[in-house]
Amino acid sequence: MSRIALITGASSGIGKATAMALAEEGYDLIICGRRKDALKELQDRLHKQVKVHVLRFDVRDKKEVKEAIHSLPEDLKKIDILVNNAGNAHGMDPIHSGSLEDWDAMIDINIKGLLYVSKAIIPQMTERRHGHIINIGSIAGKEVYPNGNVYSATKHAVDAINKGMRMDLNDYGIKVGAINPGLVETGFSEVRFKGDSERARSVYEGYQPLKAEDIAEIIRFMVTRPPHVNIADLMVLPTAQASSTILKKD
Ligand code: 8X3
Repeated sequence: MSRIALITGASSGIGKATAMALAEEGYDLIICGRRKDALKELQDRLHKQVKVHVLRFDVRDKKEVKEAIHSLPEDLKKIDILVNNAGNAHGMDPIHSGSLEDWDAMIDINIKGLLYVSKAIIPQMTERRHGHIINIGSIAGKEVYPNGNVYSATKHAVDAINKGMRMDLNDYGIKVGAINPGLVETGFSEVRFKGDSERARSVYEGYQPLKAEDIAEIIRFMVTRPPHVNIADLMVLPTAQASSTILKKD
């Protein structure tokens, strides 16, 4: 029997690394994102290993999300694993000077987008009484740090949604769990600082940050546990990081 995993934000970073890890585990993949070229490139890389289907949509657009998921071919509709990975930080400013556009983007992508995708996929899981949802949170969902305000609020929401989903889907035997990374070197800071590569690079300087693959390996571990084991909530940090505000640099 084939097993199917859908990953949002799969064109780069943790999403892409997770797609590669799950392909190695033999999962057929539905890789989702906004950038068709990057997704196609990943598809070309993995299609000899497993079936790979590209779905282009913006998680912010609920109509687009619904139509994309409904457009899946019949043999890919029974999604076993949903990795809610799409998410970003936009800006890092004090609350009195933050931008409304940045706040909207984070709330729309990190909270509403995660809900739209989940809502489109969960019904076939409850119907089949089978499935596994992995929500990518953040250390920012457990702690707040200066200037992290709204980003942190969105990740606290992911933490709450993760717990709520686990309760509501408990009767159906569906696993729900979160992984909350600290500093992972991906395009995350480049997006947060709107293309200021120097500032983005400096976030990861002077210590060894996590790599996307480190998180993907843990997701691989989460999905390969036996049926009675659900990893409900994990925080994963670089060794150099003790909390949102304590980081040992060389
Ligand atoms: C990403 C980690 O520390 O920038 O969610 O909030 S952090």
